[in-house]
Amino acid sequence: MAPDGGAARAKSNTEIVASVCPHDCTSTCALDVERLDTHTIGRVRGSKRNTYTSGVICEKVARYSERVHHPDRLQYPMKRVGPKGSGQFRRIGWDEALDIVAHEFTERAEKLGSETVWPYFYAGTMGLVQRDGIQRLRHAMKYSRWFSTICVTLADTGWIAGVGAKRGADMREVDAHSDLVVIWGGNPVNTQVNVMHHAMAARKRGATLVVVDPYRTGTAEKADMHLAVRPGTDGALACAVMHVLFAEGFADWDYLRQYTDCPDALAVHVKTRTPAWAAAITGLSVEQITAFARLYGRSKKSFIRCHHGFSRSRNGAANMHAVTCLPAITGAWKYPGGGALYGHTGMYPLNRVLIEGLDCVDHSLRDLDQSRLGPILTNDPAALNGGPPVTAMLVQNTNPAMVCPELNLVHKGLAREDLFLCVHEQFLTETAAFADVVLPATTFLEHDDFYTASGHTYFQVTRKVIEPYAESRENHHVICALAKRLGAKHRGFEMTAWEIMDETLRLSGMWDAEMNHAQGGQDFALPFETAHFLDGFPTRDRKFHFSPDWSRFGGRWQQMPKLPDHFDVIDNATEDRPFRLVAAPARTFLNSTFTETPGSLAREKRPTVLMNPTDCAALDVGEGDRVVLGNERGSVLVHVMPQDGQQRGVVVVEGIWPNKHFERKLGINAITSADPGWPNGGAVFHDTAVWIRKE
Ligand SMILES: Nc1nc2c(c(=O)[nH]1)N[C@H]1C(S)=C(S)[C@@H](COP(=O)(O)OP(=O)(O)OC[C@H]3O[C@@H](n4cnc5c(=O)[nH]c(N)nc54)[C@H](O)[C@@H]3O)O[C@H]1N2
Ligand SMILES: Nc1nc2c(c(=O)[nH]1)N[C@H]1C(S)=C(S)[C@@H](COP(=O)(O)OP(=O)(O)OC[C@H]3O[C@@H](n4cnc5c(=O)[nH]c(N)nc54)[C@H](O)[C@@H]3O)O[C@H]1N2
Ligand code: SF4
Ligand SMILES: [Mo]
Repeated sequence: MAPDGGAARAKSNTEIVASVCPHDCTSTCALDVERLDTHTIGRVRGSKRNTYTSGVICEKVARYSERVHHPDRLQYPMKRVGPKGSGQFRRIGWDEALDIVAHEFTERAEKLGSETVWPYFYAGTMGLVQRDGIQRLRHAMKYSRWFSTICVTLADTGWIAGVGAKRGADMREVDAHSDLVVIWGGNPVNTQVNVMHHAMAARKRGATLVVVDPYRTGTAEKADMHLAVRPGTDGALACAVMHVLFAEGFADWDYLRQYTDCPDALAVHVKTRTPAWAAAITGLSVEQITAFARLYGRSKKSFIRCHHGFSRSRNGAANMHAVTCLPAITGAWKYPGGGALYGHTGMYPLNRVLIEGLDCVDHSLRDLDQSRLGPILTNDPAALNGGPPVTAMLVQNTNPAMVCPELNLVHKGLAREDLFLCVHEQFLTETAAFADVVLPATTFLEHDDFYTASGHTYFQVTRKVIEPYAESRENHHVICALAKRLGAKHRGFEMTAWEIMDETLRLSGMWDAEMNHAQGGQDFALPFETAHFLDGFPTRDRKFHFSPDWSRFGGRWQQMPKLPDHFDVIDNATEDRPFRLVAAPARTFLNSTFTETPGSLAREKRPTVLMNPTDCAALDVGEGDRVVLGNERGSVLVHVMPQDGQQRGVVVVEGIWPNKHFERKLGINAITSADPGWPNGGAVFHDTAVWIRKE
């Protein structure tokens, strides 16, 4: 949490200006930014105007001046002069840069068809205009379509399978009402500090806090009960809890009959999913599982905060679904402070047509899986999905040379001489270093945008706080300028970002941009009955589904378990690769972002593997020793830190460190897999079997 002291010395003309954190974090905090002059910010603080984030922000954004005024910010467009990836560039003008990109895209599309161009983006900013405008260009130009899989696919699938839509109970209820809070498969102390703020408020009032996580995170340290499961086994734990709930009379049969699809079949099914059965799979003891199940059964006002972390396994959607079954058995949804939340993004009435150009999508075009960039760029025919090779890309808002799995393939692909790459960035990231043309981007403080949230229910509009740095330009500008040169037609290319926002809001029946901004955001919280699904779940039959219709998600849906279970498709440990690796988020990095700020680098120190002390002894390694983690995809060298609280055979490396910080110059994603999760895609960052050797 942000310390309040140490603010930059205020100048006489300092103003406090409202903004919103744009980063890829479910908190979407309301901010108060000190503006020292039209080009300079001072301290960033949390604003009280948002009653969820309520003045609390994380330490990395509190010192945002380190990032926005970083000496390494890109200042002007550049053209490559050295070999691919060398990072050698010369300065060029904006017109020349955009002309080169348009020329290369046009020429390649003429030769190989428009699908050879693949705009590639993610959520470096979550602002909808600056993030998703690239989709409008894609659709207008018939470039290859985008199958977004790196983050929410598995978690969304698992949640929606049972509940029906991506929304849930309001976390603000937790403070005053919950008597049990379960933080399942996430580490909010690192990744969304506001969840902790609410959970700890409940705990202070006497509520119990349980954390389900393979290692002793900062979050687990705060818990009354920490269940250190083996990665990828949450489905088994959830089933054993269900077993106890039914066996010991904690099931609310009136609720089950009214609100769920097949409670009798489920009760029969979990009879054999005993705590002993789950103990063998999860590595927990029968006593731990039973104690947790009874605690959950006794506490009617139990709130499960489901996170993304535990969904990043091949069986992640099945595990998420299994966890969502719990409040439907006890009827916890009936109470304030009861139920569950994974995310609220499905509740906004926003019409996205203008932003994303959804009125000109051609569904006959192939789509390409974001997480399979390595196989795609190395011309794996299956990954190319029946289309031509990818020979031209525009990258905005993401740094795949660090964050994508199977980095050996990603780097091999990015180094291809026949690939034309344009990267629009704030920094010369490791992806930008591979580019033929680099364009400098503004930060959220330098452009207008608007934001949904996932952890809360506000919709927030922001205006730029300071002028764009040097020659940097916003994403919307680049998209429109390219559209003009490419001949792309859509009215969105003729409008300013503010005009797009305003029209979109009016079309959606929401407050207009001016009003939203003046009010500090519009809260779309649903009434209690609806938020808790007491007027029905948003499914076909208005019931929660213990037995989901997985076919609606496509892919390998036939292989999904009919009822919640341990779905054993994970990268299990073997004799050759006896350890299971979790590649978890670091506290003061945010994915690849903040890895350039001195404060974060100082805190995170160096790439480190957390290992059970008995495993360390068996390998004869101790704190600071160098070990190599490897598998069939590659290897990485890291330093050892023995840590209690995780099972033998489970190892954790926090942070997506830049590759350059590893002795072998390739980071943790060299060993993570680009295999798609079940049923239909989703990255599996925490589902990796590895061997470990002492160096
Ligand atoms: N090992 C491992 N790998 C992972 C994960 C993990 O847990 N472990 N998590 C995965 C997940 S969940 C995700 S979401 C991905 C995310 O990985 P990335 O997509 O790389 O995420 P970010 O760091 O949010 O943003 C990337 C870039 O966006 C740029 N950016 C920010 N704002 C703007 C803007 O306005 N314009 C432009 N042009 N650029 C901008 C930033 O400078 C930054 O370099 O990583 C995935 N990779
Ligand atoms: N500081 C910081 N904040 C971030 C990010 C970051 O990199 N750093 N990333 C941002 C992004 S893009 C996202 S999507 C969100 C994600 O944020 P959340 O949805 O809150 O999820 P995470 O905190 O990533 O979950 C990570 C935790 O999941 C645990 N985990 C992994 N596998 C399993 C499993 O099989 N079972 C269980 N029970 N637990 C498991 C890991 O050990 C780790 O502690 O955070 C965002 N915020
Ligand atoms: S990164 Fe997350 S917790 Fe930090 S300020 Fe941004 S939204 Fe809030
Ligand atoms: Mo993410």
